[in-house]
Amino acid sequence: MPVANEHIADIFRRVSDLLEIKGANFYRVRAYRQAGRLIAQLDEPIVNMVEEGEDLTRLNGIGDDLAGKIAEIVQTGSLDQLKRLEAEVPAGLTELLEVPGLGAKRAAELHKRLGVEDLDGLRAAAVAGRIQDLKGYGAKTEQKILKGIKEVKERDKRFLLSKADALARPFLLHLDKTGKAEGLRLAGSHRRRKATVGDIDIIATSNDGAAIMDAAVGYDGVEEVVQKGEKRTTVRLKGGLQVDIRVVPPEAFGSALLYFTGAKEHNIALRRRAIRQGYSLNEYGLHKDGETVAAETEEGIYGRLGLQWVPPELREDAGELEAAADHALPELVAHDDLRGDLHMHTERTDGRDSLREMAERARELGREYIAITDHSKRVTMVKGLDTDGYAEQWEEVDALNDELDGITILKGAEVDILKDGSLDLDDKTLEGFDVVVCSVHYDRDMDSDQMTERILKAMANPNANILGHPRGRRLGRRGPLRFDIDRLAEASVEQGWFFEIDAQPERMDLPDEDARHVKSAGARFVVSSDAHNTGMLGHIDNGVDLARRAWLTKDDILDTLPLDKFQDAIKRE
Ligand code: DGT
Ligand code: CA
Ligand code: CA
Ligand code: ZN
Repeated sequence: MPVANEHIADIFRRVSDLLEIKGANFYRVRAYRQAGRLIAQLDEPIVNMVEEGEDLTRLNGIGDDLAGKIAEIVQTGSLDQLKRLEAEVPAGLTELLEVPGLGAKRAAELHKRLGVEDLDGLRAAAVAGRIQDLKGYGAKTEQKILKGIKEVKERDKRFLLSKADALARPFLLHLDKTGKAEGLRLAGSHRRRKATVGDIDIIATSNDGAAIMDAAVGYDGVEEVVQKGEKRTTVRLKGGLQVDIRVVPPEAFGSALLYFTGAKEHNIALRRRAIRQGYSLNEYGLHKDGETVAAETEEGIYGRLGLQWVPPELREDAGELEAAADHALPELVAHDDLRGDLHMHTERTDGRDSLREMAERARELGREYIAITDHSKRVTMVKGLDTDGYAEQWEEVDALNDELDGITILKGAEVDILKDGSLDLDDKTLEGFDVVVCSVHYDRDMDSDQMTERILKAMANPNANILGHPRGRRLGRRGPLRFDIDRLAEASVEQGWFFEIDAQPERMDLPDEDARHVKSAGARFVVSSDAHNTGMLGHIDNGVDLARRAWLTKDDILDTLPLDKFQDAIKRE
């Protein structure tokens, strides 16, 4: 079997973790970590590149040494260095690195002094109160560690929406091919388009449940059948994602879809409303006096209760039923409302593809304009650009704009917000851009007041247009930056800058709850892909999903405007 990029990336990540626990040099640890990240992001198989004799050292951060190791993995499927490290360091110790507040140093220390070998061992030690007795730890630290372990265990169970999409779609097609399902839909948090999902819920309508379930358990991608019945079956797919399949009779499709779309809190509030009006509601329908009065469609059920149909993204019991009763639900932004994409990277920094390739693919996806926003120089590891670097790129932009029809390329940058709140490029350079996205990448560990001041200072620069991935979170890996979001929202309205909704699956940032909150203060947004290759440009749709979950309409989002109006609107006074 050819070695997948993800496998190579995993090996490098493990090497970096183990080296770190061993106390190896910081730069060495980081080199492996970055190589892992880079390889995971490539969508061309490395195997092909090696076979075609391509020079791997042309990839950022890959030197001769790492290129040799990649070749070794491609040829043998494993890496000798990793085997040696695993013989020296217990493999489970790397799990400890996930726990907030536990770095490699402490992981090594807990191993040496308490014999801890993995996360479960760490929990046992904490529960037994053995950690608080160690010098330099204390009861408070022990509690923090316990809380951290719980978080790690929770988040390990959730999947990024895009990953769940990629696994669920072919499975759904497989079920469809039986020809036995009349209706077939994804429900649950997936249908509500949450950034992460715990499991996948599929509703099928059929009079032949057995055939559907036989097909389900016979699917290639199934690793384990958790339970099988004619009405409900649960399987676990390879890769760990669990899928619940429920078969209901066609006349109950709407009520089943409604019930299993949730969220649970929405269901409960809806049922309470039904009861107040003298009905009962369950997955089989809306009933009154022993009769089923609505079941086939969701619209029918909501309608009977005097409610507008509620878009799944809003079903969280967060005011949507009250609005639906007043017929005042917002007209949510739609995927094809987006005309622009204002954040993406090319091969000049940490992207993979050329400006031309990015522009042509964006055009195919229906974008009318894009901003190219390669990193500024502070991001040294990806060779961020300086004034001259951008000047070269601008020439390329001008030439392409002359040549290409149907898409306009705007000159942009993703400029680092430095520790003291200044921007990583001088004002004269900044003035030359059409769009400046400002982001925090380094020195994240600040308290809320400091971070608020830092961002406010950066965004006060009249050349700044967009606050990029404002919370800086990485789902399942890194929590949000702390700041006073009300002060940022207020400044954005006053000064005319915008919050980004970064649609990278592991970012999804601003988070939906923050976006809804700042909207109420009058803040406005752009939705961007932050793509690092052409394959990632389509992720922008996830950003629209997020915007919908935040109750945003077309008017809230700047890149729904035609180019000329967009250019007027993004200018600051
Ligand atoms: P997840 O999978 O954790 O991302 O979140 P959901 O919302 O997909 O939750 P899941 O898979 O446990 O259940 C799917 C839907 O089924 C849920 O959104 C609402 C419905 N449901 C599940 N349990 C209950 C319940 O105890 N009461 C009510 N009313 N509905 C429930
Ligand atoms: Ca679910
Ligand atoms: Ca479920
Ligand atoms: Zn960034």
